[in-house]
Amino acid sequence: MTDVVAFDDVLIKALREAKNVVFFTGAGASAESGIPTFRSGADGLWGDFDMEDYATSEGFTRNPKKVWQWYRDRRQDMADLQPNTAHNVIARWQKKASNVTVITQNIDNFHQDAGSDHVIELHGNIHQFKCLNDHPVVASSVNTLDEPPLCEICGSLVRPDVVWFNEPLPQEAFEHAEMFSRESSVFVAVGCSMDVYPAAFLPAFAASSGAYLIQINPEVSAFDKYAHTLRGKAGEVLPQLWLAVWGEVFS
Ligand code: BJW
Repeated sequence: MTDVVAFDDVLIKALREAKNVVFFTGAGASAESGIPTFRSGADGLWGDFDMEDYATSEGFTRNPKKVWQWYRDRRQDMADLQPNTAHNVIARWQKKASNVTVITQNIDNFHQDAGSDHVIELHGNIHQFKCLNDHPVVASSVNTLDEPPLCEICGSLVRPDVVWFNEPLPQEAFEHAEMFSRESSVFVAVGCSMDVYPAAFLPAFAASSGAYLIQINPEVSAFDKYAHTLRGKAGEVLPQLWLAVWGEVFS
């Protein structure tokens, strides 16, 4: 359980008066929904599953069925889960202040499910599909299959529309994310290890334009030395931050 967080006056003022705010989220933002993170201790996905096998195009080409089923199982697990308080606070923040952008590395769609309407997805979305030649594929026609079908246009394998290692991020999403980060006056990283690039460049873009950097994380991360750290779980810290900034209990 996260203790009651003592907020610095400067931080509260920065958030209250911010011209533009970015919430940048990672797997830790969905952890309290029950979705495993990648690198947190013994529970991280990359502790049990080799990222070379499950999150590279080479791994998929070696064993398409295994990778396809791993994503199908993760989708099925997510179907029983919901956005948590962290997603809800961020969605409400976007409605309260019109200058808020959500940039996420997560593929679970939970920001949108919580009501956020402007979400930049850097690493794709597990509910969407494409083929190896990037033709889009209608999700409802493939999402429950036991093995990857072939693309009706080019005959190549269908895969989840997520970003694996050594693949470029969606160009427009990254360009927008860079622009909003550079324009932000406060940049709040929620549940990010900051181990994965180019997403982890975003706080540096924000800092280069003078943004106030905040992170919410119960553990030490690569961002500790650059950001004002609020040590605790996102779903517990964010409602406290809401109260401190807006003077209302989040419910
Ligand atoms: C809580 C909490 C709670 C827990 N509350 N917090 C320098 C520049 C550019 C690239 C590179 C570079 N150096 C290396 C690279 C290459 C590589 C990379 O970054 N490797 C590193 C591992 C070293 N990057 C890439 O390959 C990227 N592509 C690329 O570079 O392309 C170049 C290119 C250009 C042109 C043509 C061709 C190529 C792609 C990266 C793709 C990442 N994909 C994944 C999988 C997505 C699909 C899936 O889910 O299966 O994305 S990997 C995984 O890591 C996932 C995540 O989005 C990403 C980031 O992880 P995240 O979200 O930070 O999670 P964790 O688990 O690491 O951390 C969770 C945090 O939450 C922890 O800190 C906890 O403490 C905290 N937490 N509970 C708040 N309750």
